[in-house]
Amino acid sequence: MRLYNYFRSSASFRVRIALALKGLDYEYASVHLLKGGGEQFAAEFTAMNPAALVPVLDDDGVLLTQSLAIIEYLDETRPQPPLLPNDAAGRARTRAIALAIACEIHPLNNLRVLGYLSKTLSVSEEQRNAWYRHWVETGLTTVEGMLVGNDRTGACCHGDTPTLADICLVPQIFNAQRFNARLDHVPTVMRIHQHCLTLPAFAKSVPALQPDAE
Ligand SMILES: N[C@@H](CCC(=O)N[C@@H](CS)C(=O)NCC(=O)O)C(=O)O
Repeated sequence: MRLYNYFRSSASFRVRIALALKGLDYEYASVHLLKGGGEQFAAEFTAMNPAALVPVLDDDGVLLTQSLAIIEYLDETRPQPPLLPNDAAGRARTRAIALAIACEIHPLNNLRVLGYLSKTLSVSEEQRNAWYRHWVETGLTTVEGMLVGNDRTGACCHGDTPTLADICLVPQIFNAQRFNARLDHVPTVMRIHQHCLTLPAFAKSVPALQPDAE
């Protein structure tokens, strides 16, 4: 397996965690999102993913895009340990938390969105960072509300073992910390984040430990 990814990319980080939880080895193929205007725009890369976004997973010739689709594919093809609960209601809750991050927060703070604000709309750095923090802080307030006081929340977002929800939560917090977003208003989110980082699959997947880390 080969994972086309970038150390700082949250969506890539999600797939690295899933691969590590499954105990799967893979070749790390770095796609630098800034160098030379962005290697994601190279023809060889857009032939694999017309969206020009990392990650892409090549599983023996099967090319996969979209981190959540990749993770569900891994869960279906290598079922142990499962990354989704075994009951329909649990799966729906886990996916809802994951999507609250992957659909409602992450797209608004993606590199190309921030770049459009700065370069095309001439928004100042201060305004761009205010945009970033607003959507992350608001989105994480929602996630906190989904977790706190719910009896299915455990050491992890759903129970005591990591699921798709934790796989989305941890990279989003790294991203938020990089932009100095407020996090003191989401104590349950932060408790789960800290717990996950004690688990080897999460700890080894962090940006700073990747081969292309700067
Ligand atoms: N929904 C996609 C998002 C992928 C995505 O946004 N990737 C970012 C890095 S986290 C990227 O490649 N950005 C490049 C750019 O904005 O030009 C997924 O989950 O895979």
